[in-house]
Order: sequence, then C-alpha cells, then structure tokens
Amino acid sequence: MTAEEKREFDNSQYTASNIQVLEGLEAVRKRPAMYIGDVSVRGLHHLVYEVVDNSIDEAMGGYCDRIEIIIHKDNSVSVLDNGRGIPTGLHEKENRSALEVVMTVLHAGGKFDKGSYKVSGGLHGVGVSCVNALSTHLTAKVYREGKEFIQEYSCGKPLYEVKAIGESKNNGTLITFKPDDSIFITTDYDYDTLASRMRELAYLNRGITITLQDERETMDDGSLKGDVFFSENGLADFIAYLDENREKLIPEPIAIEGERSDVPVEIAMQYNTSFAENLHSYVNNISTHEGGTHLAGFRRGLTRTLKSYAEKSGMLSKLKFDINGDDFREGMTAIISVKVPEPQFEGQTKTKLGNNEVMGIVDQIVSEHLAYYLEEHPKEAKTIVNKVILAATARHAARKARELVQRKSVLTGSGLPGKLSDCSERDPAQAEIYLVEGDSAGGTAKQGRDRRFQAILPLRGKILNVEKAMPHKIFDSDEIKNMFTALGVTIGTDEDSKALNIEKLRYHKIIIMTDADIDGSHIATLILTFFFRYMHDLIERGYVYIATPPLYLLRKGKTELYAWSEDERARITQEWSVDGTERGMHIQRYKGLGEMNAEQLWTTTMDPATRTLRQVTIENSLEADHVFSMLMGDEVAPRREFIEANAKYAKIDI
Ligand code: 0RA
Repeated sequence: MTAEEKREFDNSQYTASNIQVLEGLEAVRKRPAMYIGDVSVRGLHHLVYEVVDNSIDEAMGGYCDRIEIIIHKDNSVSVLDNGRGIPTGLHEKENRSALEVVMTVLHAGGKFDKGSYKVSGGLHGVGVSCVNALSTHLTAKVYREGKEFIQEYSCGKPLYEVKAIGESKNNGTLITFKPDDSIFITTDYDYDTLASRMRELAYLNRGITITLQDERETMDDGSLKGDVFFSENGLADFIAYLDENREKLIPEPIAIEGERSDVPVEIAMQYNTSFAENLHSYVNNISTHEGGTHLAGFRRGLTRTLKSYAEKSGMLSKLKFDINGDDFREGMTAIISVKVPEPQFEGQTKTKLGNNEVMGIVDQIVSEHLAYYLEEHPKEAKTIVNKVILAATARHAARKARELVQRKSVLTGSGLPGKLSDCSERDPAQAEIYLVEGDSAGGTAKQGRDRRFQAILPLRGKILNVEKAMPHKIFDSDEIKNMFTALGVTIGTDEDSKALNIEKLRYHKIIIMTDADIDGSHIATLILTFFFRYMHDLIERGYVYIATPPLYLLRKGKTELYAWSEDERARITQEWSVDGTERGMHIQRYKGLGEMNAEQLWTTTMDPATRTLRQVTIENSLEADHVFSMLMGDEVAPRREFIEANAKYAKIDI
C-alpha cells in the first residue's frame, strides 16, 4: 500500500467506525430514558453526576484532588478536574484519538486503565458519551503532556478532530456541556440538589475538594453563589453533619476501615439520645436505599460483637427479657460505604446490593474493629450497652401498650375510630383519606367532601413529636392510634416491629391538609415525621400527599379568584387594577382552613378536577433525615430559622 492509499484506507475506516458510533449515540437520543433513567429534572442532574463521577474515579486512583463545577447562566455546566487528563493519543483499535473514543463510544470510559476498575457510580455506568449524546453542545478540553487539547461536539457528533491549541503547565480535564432542551422536560438546574450530592461525595471520598459555583445568581455582597465541600475525616464528618441537631452519647463517632478481597469497607457510627435508627449505605458512591448484603453484614457483625461484649461485661444479668437486633441500632446513626468491583444491583429500584461475598467481608471487618474499640474504650462501651438496655426496655413497654390498644380496638365493633367519617368506597385504590388539622376544619371538610370516595379524619392540635418521644409513647397518643386504625394498618410483630401489613391499607391516597401558615406547616411536618419514621413504606409507594389550600380569595364585582402564593396575588391585583391601587377589590387572607366554607374548600382543595396535591416522595432520604432531625430535634434556633426561610415547605425535598 502506498502512503496515499494507506491514508485513504484509514480515512474510510475512520468514516466507517464513525457511522457505527453515531448509531450508538443516536440510540441514546432516541431512547434517553433507557440510558439515564428519565428525562425529568432527575435525569438532567444525573448528567452532572456522570461527568463528576469520572473525575471522582480519577481522584480515587490518587491522581486528582480538586473538582470544580460551575453552573453557567444558560444552564450549561462545566466540570474541571486536576487529574491526568483523558488520553488524547491514537486509540489503536478505533484508529482515532482516545479522547474522541471516550466521548463518542458508549461504555468506553474506563476501558483504558487495565487493572483498575471503574468504582465510582455514575448513572448505570453509562459513561460520559451519554452526556455528550444528550447535549446540543459539548466542549472537552484536556491539559496533558504540556499541551492543551480540544474537541467539540454537537449532539454527540465531533465537529472536528482532536487538536492541540496551546501550551499548558497543568494536567486535567474540563468538560462543558449544554443539555438538549428538546430532550429534557426542563433544563433548569437546581443548586441545592447539586450541592447536596457534592457534599455527599466529599464525605464519601475524603481529601477531595469539590467546589460548586452558580453563575446564575449573585449574593448580596456581589459574589457568586457557591460552596466548597471538603472533608478531612470522611464518614465521621458525615455523621457529625447528619447528627448536628441530635444529642450524641459518645464524644466521637466510631470509625471502622478495612479491606478484604479487593473490597474496601468504610463505616462510621454514633449513638444519640433519639430512638430512631438512621442507616445510610453506599456502594461505589451510590446510595443503596434498599440495603443489601453490605448492610446485612454490618448488622450481623454489630449485633454479635455488642451482644457478646454486653454478656461478658455482666451488665445484662438484671435484664428480665431478651434483647433483639433492633435494640442495638436504636438511636444509632451509621454510614456504610463499600467499593465493589462488579456490583450486582437488585430490588425494585435497583438499589440493593446482591453480591453475597460482601456480607461476610463487612461482618468480619466490623466484628474485628468493633471488638477492639469496645476493649479500648470501656467508658463508651458502657454507655452503648446502657443505651441498648434502654431500647430493649422501651420495646418491651411498647409491646405491652400495643397489645392493650389492639385489644381495645377490637371491642369498638367496626374497629374504626369514632372520629373517622369514612367513605363508602371499599376499593383502597379508589379511596382517599384527608387527615385534617383541627375539629372545625374537619367539620367543614366533612361537609365539603365527596363522601363516596373521600374519608375525613380530624386530628386535634399538635400531634406527638415522634422524633423525640420514646417509641412506646406513640401508642399512648390518641391521634396516632386513630391514624393507625383508620388506615387499617397495624404495626407488625415484635420481631419486625416496623413492618406494615400494607395489604390491609384502606386508602391509597393519604392527604395531609393543614392551614397554609407556619403553624400549619409545623403540624404537617409532625405528621410527615411520623409517616417517615413509622410508615416509611407508604411514602415509598407514593401514597402520601399534601393538600394545597389557597392563601387568598380575591373578589372584584362578581369575579372571584384564588391565589396560592404572594406572586399570584400580586399578579391578579395588578391585572384588576385601574389606578395602581387595590381600590374596588376585596382581598381575604385565609388564615386557616376554618375560614373557608365547605364549597370553597371543595373547589380549591378537595375536588380532584381542580385541586393540586403534592406527592410526598423521598428523593433524598439523607436530606430528609437531616431536615426532620432539625425540625423536630432539641435545638430550637435552627428550626425557627429553617421554617422561616422555607415556610413554603416544598423545599424540604420530600
Ligand atoms: C483513562 C485513562 C487515563 C485518564 C482517564 C481515563 C481520565 C478520564 C477522565 C474523565 C474526567 N476526568 C478524567 N481524568 C482522567 C490516564 C491514562 C494515563 O495517563 O496513563
């Protein structure tokens, strides 16, 4: 072959492989949800996570310690790291630049570095090429070997071959992409969502500095909105953040670290005065909501080691009843993070680790380190065992209280609380229940409802703060007992005290309706906290909603309009205004549900044709937990601040 023939041959090869690649990325554009989950705001944020994960991988290899993220004015996003830089040289097999391969071939991302596996999560590990495919424009810059390289793409297609455009003393990669607004429902990034994930990543990967800047927003002092996330002590710092508003029992979290069969394990745990178990687990930086073998291994190791220590110490001798696994985790906050080379994800949402070998690995590491800790820290060990004894005692009291409640409710005939105005519908999928703040609003709701499918349960005043109360207290609270019996669910058996018998659930829409003011939102938070801690399943299944009553009734002549926000009110008065004033208008501020008559309540808040319900979802259980513990915990000041800043409530992210 002559040189010219060879060039021609290479060119045709280039075109051929290029076409194949385009087909790959075209598939991503045709069915984006298959690759990134969905095209909602969630998928949009996953684009950033995917790019950042590549930099995190580089950092975990020890090559990078800074990642800078910028949200630009047009909602394009830049991610810069100081790693080795994506290789730009010829990729032998593909016959083009490795950078181009990484950016345009599905799953090509980590395949260069043999021996090291891609540990960081990413979105289903699809790679940065998916981000490229779903961006109208992407620029990749690489700083490497003293040079600056660049390649740009449109909807995943290279606009030109990789070229060097200058010199550089630094190493690293800079990716800037603009999500395609013909694919995503929204392309507006939410700062808090990104900040929350970056904070989490900084705790999970100590030593990396992650900065986030928002060019869309300037602060009062003229600077850009932004945060720097960095953690020196990793998971121990994470625990301190999560338990910020809880009273801790031992001075420092217990930190456990080890590695077996190429599986690094990191754990931190702390006990506090609350009664909630607060476990968060991760595999390769991905949150495993449904738990799995790593969590099972942790529980096993914890129970066995603590039990054996407690028995040996003689502290259990006076106890008249048994201790079970739950007792060791009451009032405990723990984070378990493992890195698994080939993770198997199972479960409904694919967030449950299936690899069996991980169970024994975590169990062993926990047992070893914890036993050592207990021996070395007799004072802390004693505090922990006392807490476990308290938990067992409380559980015992709770069982007695529960048995009493259940025996009583059998006696009341129908078994339903007297305060419940039930609906006639018997199919749970078609039936709704409104949990209404106060007897008077409850009365209005009862008049206004469609009794065929809407049940009303009024709740009196503030319900018990379950975040602070001993578990057995929840069976003393009439409001809480009424909720359980009206919904038809009982708390399960002793062994599995938080499992709900969901098949008995009588309504698939549970709607919390409170006044649209601070008190109302506090009461809604109390009710939500209760659902969050004791009926998690209902939230998980999407059965819990919040009603949205209007803030204002505006009247001019015969026209009546409702406003759900200050903005809306301003817009209407402006539209109606003749002389810039509110003359001739009647504006009524609804201070409570009670100020509406039955018909108004029906049209604005209860009629399925016109109402707006906010579904409670736990997108981020970590933030939800942090918020709940703050809102319901001991510290009053942060709570007041938070409620004042977030009176709208939606911000809670649940
Ligand atoms: C493969 C090999 C090498 C670096 C990378 C990938 C890399 C990828 C990304 C993505 C974002 N930032 C990144 N930084 C590095 C290095 C191979 C070598 O230099 O020997």
